[in-house]
Amino acid sequence: MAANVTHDQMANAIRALSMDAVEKANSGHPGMPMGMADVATVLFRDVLKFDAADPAWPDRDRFVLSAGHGSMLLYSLFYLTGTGGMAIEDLKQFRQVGSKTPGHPEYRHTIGVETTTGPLGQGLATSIGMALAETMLAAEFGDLVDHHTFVIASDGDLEEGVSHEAISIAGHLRLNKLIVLWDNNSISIDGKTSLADSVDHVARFKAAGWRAAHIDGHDPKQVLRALRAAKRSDRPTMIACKTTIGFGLPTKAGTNKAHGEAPGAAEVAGARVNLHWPYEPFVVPDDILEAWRAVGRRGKSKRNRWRRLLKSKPPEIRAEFERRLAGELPKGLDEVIDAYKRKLAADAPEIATRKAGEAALKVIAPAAPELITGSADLTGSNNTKVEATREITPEDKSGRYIHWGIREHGMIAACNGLALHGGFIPSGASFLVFTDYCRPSLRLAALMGIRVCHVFTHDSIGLGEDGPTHQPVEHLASLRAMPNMFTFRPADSVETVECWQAALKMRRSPSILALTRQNLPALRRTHVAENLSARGAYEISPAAGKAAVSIFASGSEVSLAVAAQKLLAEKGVVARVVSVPCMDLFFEQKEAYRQSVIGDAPVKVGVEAAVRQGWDAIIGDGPFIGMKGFGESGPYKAVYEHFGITPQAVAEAALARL
Ligand SMILES: Cc1ncc(C[n+]2csc(CCOP(=O)(O)OP(=O)(O)O)c2C)c(N)n1
Ligand SMILES: [Mg+2]
Repeated sequence: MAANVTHDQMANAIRALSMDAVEKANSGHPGMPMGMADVATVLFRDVLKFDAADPAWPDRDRFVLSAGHGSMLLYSLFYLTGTGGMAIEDLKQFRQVGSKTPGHPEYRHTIGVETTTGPLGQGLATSIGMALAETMLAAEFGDLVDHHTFVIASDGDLEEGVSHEAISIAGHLRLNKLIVLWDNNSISIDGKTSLADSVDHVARFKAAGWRAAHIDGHDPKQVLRALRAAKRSDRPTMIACKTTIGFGLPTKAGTNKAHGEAPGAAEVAGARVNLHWPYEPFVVPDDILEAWRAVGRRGKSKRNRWRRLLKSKPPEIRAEFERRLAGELPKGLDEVIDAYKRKLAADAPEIATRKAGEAALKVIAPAAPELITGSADLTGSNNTKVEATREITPEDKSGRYIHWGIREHGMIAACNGLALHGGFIPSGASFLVFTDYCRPSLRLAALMGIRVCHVFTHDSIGLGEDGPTHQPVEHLASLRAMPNMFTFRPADSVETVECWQAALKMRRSPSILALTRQNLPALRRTHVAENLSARGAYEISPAAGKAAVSIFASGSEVSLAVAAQKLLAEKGVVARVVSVPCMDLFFEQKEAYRQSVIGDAPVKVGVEAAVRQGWDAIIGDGPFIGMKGFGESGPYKAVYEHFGITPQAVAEAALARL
């Protein structure tokens, strides 16, 4: 580092770039980067293990900017340290279409961004999964994995409900390599945080099992001391950094006016005076830039040492580590699944698809050690725990099953973190109706294009007695509406394992397996090597002749459709049945395949114990047998009768249209 460059100069480089970029874009959030510039400077300069030349180095420390609105902090640091080719021109393009510097940090879009942030609380909750991944991978691969996860979180991150779930999981699991720096500036958009919050957050973190303390976030010595202590802690650490939002702005500093708008020419000019930063916009003097670039090179020797360590490992360990980090599925998995499918076709078990899911996991989990399952306190209902997935405890992270507690949102966000960290394919589980409790994290997984394969059981009114609070109705439609989210609803044991296989193969998409509580008959009784479910829809019961009716159904309603086909046959009407285990995948198939599956029967009927939305793309204006309102408490067969979701109703609807 250039010896004559001071801490203030380095921190002010962040402040100046952040305010200049926001000013030029006439949009953005200068306050947070200007307030946290001192903390970030100490973290990056003195503590964070990273090498700007290789931002994806597996044993790097992870840095999560949970306060994603302060994205200019991250982009400034990338430019200053020379990470990912971030150029000064990119900073000048802040918030412009196609730029490397979008409004909030986006994973995959900008090199160095560890996770997409912006929806407050998500980065913090995701980081729990990253820290967990680190300790789990270390339990498996020893000294190859030894890094920390650092988070900058704002008041909003801590006020959001998901923070409660996240910090309680982290405290319980004693994720001591997780360090949260809270930008305790006491300001949010509406004004002082005291308008709406009087929580003692340090006490709250302590109550959740963290170490937590207050420091002055503008005193680099205090920041460094706190970070060093945190690295030695046997528990996760929260450092409450008292800062002034918009530090340097002459009139807006310390107020909500610094939060989220261009400061204006007078403020920017005044800040240049206050910060002793006389340089033109976007100009960082060579010596200061060089001091930062040296920070970017600081981790090179550590990275080289790590590479030598990896090389020194036995070839099979090294190969497995590299496979896991690359996200390649294990060799031989398809063969194992194929053999199992063959057996299922012969055995024809009549079980609920949640049980079929468990049976599939018994086959898949031993063959795919990267698969991590768990449940938000519904282990016995979701059936996602098998012998190969021993549970994780605060003392022992070598297991593969996570008891998340009743924390759906925290679970799904942490699953995102596990996937983002690398080395794992995480799977959370709960009831399908509670996808509403974690939708923001599901959405971020879809947006980021990461592989998480969740299991949501009790997928319809077919769950019966628990009634309408627990019976999903609009959930399938709403999940199908989410771009890049793949919702599977298998009809029997064979489809269930096929859906698992298809989900595991989608490296850039999250997926959901919606599984039943109630038993279903086996429909796929002839072995077919091809994964038919991976096509999204296929003819499961062909017509005996030229079809007058096509019946389309998913999951538990496929067997009902097959029963309706028989009723129609008794009336001399030829029908065929198409199973639609994944509408999202079906719509991605080639036109010719789609047309062949939809077919040209004059009547197309849809059956799904859920709302109609989405089905028109298959059945046009054909009749739909499903739900129009909320469910009803009762034995499931009676509930199906009550809502008229029966083979008779399907047959009658078809006959009425003929
Ligand atoms: C879930 C969610 N709700 C609302 C917002 C809009 N929003 C962005 S920042 C912010 C709060 C700003 O306060 P703070 O988190 O303290 O950030 P600071 O102003 O201190 O930078 C809000 C409400 C959001 N990004 N995410
Ligand atoms: Mg704030």
